[in-house]
Amino acid sequence: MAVTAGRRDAVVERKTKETEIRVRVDLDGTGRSSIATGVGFFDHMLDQLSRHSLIDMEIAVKGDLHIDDHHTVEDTGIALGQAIRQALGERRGIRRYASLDLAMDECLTRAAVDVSGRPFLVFRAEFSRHKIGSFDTELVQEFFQALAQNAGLTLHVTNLYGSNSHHIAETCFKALARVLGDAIAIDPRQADLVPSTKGMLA
Ligand SMILES: [Mn+2]
Repeated sequence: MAVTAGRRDAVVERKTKETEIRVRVDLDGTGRSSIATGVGFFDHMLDQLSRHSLIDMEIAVKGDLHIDDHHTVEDTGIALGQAIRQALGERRGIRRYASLDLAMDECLTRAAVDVSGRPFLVFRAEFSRHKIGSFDTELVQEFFQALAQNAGLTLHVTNLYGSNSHHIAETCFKALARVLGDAIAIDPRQADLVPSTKGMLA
């Protein structure tokens, strides 16, 4: 069976005065990851993102954590998004759309994605606490914004209900993982086609 022309993987290296990042992704992986951002909770979330999307990820970050986690989280979203965009190439053969409701204990989060090339984020989740350990909960949205913008995803994430902030964050990442993994999967019936009546996805 013809699958795709070539491997869907990419490496991005990004260095600024605030962060130094190397990201490698393989879209046709098995969910293996090696993550070291220096931010424990964020590593835990990225590990979930890889595991449940089946995208292999190597992410190494040296960020200005003496200031706070903000630059590290946002810039990791930028670099990971750029790597996914690069690995997607023309977006040929992908299923393009996916959505699901993801449950975890008391918490339910809905995600829907269009791997369209057009960046747009709707993020509706309110956290009961400002911090999870030392991690600022507002950085969850910062990461999703950077990822959607740079990967070219129309992404909607809504926490429908839930009380525990760790669970709310984790369901956002796991729901993203599942919809992204499903939407970038190759549909063998259209493996040679770009899934748009325009004939291209930017
Ligand atoms: Mn957890």
